[in-house]
Amino acid sequence: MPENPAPSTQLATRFGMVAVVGRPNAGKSTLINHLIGQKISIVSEKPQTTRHRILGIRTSEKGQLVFVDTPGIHRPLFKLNRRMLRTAMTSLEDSDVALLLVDASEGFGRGDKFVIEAIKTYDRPLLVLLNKIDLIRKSRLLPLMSMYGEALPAAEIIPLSALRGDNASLVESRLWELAPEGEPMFPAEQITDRSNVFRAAEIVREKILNHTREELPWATAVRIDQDEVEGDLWRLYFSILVEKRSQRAIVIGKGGSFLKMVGTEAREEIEKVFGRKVYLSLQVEHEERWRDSPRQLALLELGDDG
Ligand SMILES: Nc1nc2c(ncn2[C@@H]2O[C@H](COP(=O)(O)OP(=O)(O)O)[C@@H](O)[C@H]2O)c(=O)[nH]1
Ligand SMILES: [Mg+2]
Repeated sequence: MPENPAPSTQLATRFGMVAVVGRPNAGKSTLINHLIGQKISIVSEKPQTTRHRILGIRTSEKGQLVFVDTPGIHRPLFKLNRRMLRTAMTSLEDSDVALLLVDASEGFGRGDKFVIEAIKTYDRPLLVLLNKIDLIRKSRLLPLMSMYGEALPAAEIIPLSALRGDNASLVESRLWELAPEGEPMFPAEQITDRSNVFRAAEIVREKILNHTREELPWATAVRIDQDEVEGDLWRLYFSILVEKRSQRAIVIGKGGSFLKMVGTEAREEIEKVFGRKVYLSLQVEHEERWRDSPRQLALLELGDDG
């Protein structure tokens, strides 16, 4: 037995930037919301729901993990989409660990090949998360596991249900092990880098996505025009951007019914998330090709930094 007292059991804290990447709709935002325990990033069944780089911050006695939610990796068609892809690739460069989310309930295709090629040169720890296992049988999961194992030999492969939380704590504990030693970057109580008004505008966009079909979701954005606090009341003035006159008509609805429904749902959720009374004003604005307009992209905080 050594004479000296046992070395301090105090472990050095860890700090890890975790890039969360994958095809649109793989479940990236769902996983981050689950790990943080709050809606940081909106979720819908529409691909390309996440447009910005959004941080989800998890602090525990072990240290701090910063999850970087990214727009999905896919071949870009619009200027908006090119920026979204660049956002995803930049967060990989800046990360200590990466999570590649794969929708295991979908057949393997060209889009998945594109993602594998994009992440092949990643030289830090990589976890491939085969997500949505609640939807599939083991017999379909096993071939997918060995395929990803062959394509990305350095990666660790973990089946997951981000929705139900199956294996989410396993993922988290692997991340604590893989994160380098370091000091936290954010205060312990901070859970995201996005402002409350940004999150409120995103909740409006989520409600629109939930109630529209086909091309409309891609053609829609929510712009923050004004927000102010007046006593107990949080006043929010947003504009919904659409590309065509016909889309404007859809978003307004018969006698304003669509806008009213979206507004009510969004206001109720914003009040719940932030615990304060909200007045929400929604305008609809139509601008041809806003997705290619640098001015609108800047107003939407979709500039070069994502
Ligand atoms: N059944 C099931 N659905 C999931 C799971 N994870 C995500 N989803 C759904 O998949 C859709 C896309 O999820 P989202 O997190 O927005 O994907 P993202 O585009 O990668 O951020 C949403 O409808 C989610 O509810 C899962 O583990 N199981
Ligand atoms: Mg997302």
